[in-house]
Amino acid sequence: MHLVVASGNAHKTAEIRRILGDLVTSVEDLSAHPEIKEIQETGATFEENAVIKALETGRALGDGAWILSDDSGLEVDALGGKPGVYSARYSGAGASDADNRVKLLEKMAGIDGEENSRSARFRCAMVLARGGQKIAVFEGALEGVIANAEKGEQGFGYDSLFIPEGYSETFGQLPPEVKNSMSHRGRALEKFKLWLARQDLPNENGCSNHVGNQKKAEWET
Ligand code: ITT
Repeated sequence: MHLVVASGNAHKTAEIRRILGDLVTSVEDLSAHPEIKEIQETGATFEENAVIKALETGRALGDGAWILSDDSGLEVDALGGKPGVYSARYSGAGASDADNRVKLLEKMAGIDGEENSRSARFRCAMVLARGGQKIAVFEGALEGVIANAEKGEQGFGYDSLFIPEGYSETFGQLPPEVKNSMSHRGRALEKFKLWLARQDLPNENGCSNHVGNQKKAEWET
């Protein structure tokens, strides 16, 4: 399977490529398709936005393309679930990751880390589409807390502010393979891998690589 990731975020693509490894033939993203204009994310949920991105990209690329979209973000309990679907634009349209982290730290000032008060989670919804149809949805989430200050240089977005459950370092400090093994994106992709293993898709040589009968919705749980 040649996979087109319906994203302009090179960090997401790099994580997806690394997590899927040789389970797919190749992975490209929208940087290879400058003809596709910016997609408006008008959905109210991660899944709605992931559907919009997958189907618009599919329409532009035509029937044969396998599309995987990723809509993701951070929900902070003390902020009523914000920034949520607005994570990429938290401090305004065209905001940088650094701007968004500054705003988050400002909003969290005075929330002092009593039990659960800085609790948060990353969420990810991925949609697989082909031929104009949504084929499957894969979701993942990861609980954690918001650090008091930025720590570490790894990753992107809110990584240097997010301490995953069970750890004392942020994703900015932890090695990428540790993040990928537990992240919201990693968990959604584990479900995609399960789905993939149950398909009867032709491989690079045109031969079938059928593994077994698909169990209904096993990857959706
Ligand atoms: P595309 O829509 O082109 O895929 P985007 O960056 O705009 O790229 P989203 O609309 O899904 O993607 O916004 C996701 C934002 O949530 C992203 O910009 C980060 O700020 C944050 N985010 C998502 N996953 C993250 C991760 O693994 N680590 C840190 N921050 C993450």
